[in-house]
Amino acid sequence: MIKDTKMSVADNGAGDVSNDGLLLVEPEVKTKRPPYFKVVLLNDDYTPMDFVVFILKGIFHRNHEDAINIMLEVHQKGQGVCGVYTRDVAETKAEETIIVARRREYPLQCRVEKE
Ligand code: TYC
Repeated sequence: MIKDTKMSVADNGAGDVSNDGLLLVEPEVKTKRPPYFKVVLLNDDYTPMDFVVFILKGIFHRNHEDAINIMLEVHQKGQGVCGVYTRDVAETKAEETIIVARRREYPLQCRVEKE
């Protein structure tokens, strides 16, 4: 951005003014982080625990310990976060979870929630 400026008495061109009265102003660069979305797994009474762990490892790339802890949190509290992603990735992982669960006829449910 280029702004036209008037020289003041003090700013009389003797010092750092070497631009004919034109002040170069850096444009403000605004970076915005993309919105993030949580994939939230819901508890039910029928989906086996080891299948939930299998999903958390296979789709959400959780290690064994984290997968067990997330599964137990869902089992005990009713829901838990599998991971946080950009919108498309979160929706794809949620859809994959449902497809794999239904193939085995488990009623597992998950939601995508904006952070
Ligand atoms: N409550 C299930 C059981 O007792 C286990 C389970 C955990 C199911 C997490 C779903 O998202 C879930 N077999």
